[in-house]
Amino acid sequence: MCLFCKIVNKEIPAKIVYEDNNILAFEDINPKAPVHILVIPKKHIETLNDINNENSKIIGEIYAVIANLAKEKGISKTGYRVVANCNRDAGQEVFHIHFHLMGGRKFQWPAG
Ligand code: DGP
Repeated sequence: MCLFCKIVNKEIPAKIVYEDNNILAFEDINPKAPVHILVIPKKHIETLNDINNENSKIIGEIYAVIANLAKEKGISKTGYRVVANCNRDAGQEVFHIHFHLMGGRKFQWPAG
C-alpha cells in the first residue's frame, strides 16, 4: 500500500486539516511555505496522467476543498499556489496524486 493510502487508512499519523468521504487534506511533513497542505483523493490515483472522464469529478471537488482551506488559513486574499507534480521531471516523490496548497509568503515565477 502506498504512503498516502496508509495516511488515508490512519496507519501513519498526519496532521489532518480536512476530511470527507472522498478527500483528505493534511499538513506537508516538510513544509516549503508557512501554509503547506497536501490535498488528496482517498482513492488511489497514481499521477495526473491517470485522470480520465471516469474519475475527473474528484479534481473539481479537491479544488473546492482547496478554496475553503485557503479562506480558513487566511491566504485567499493575499494569494497562494497550488502545485501538482507529475512524474520524474516535475519531482513527484509520492505516487498517489496530491495537490500542494502553499501560501503565507511570496512565490517566484516561473516556478523552479
Ligand atoms: P511530491 O514531490 O509532489 O511527490 O511531494 C510529496 C510531498 O509529500 C512532499 O512535499 C513531502 C510530503 N510527504 C512525504 N512523506 C510524507 C509523510 O509521511 N507525511 C506527510 N504529512 N507528508 C509527507
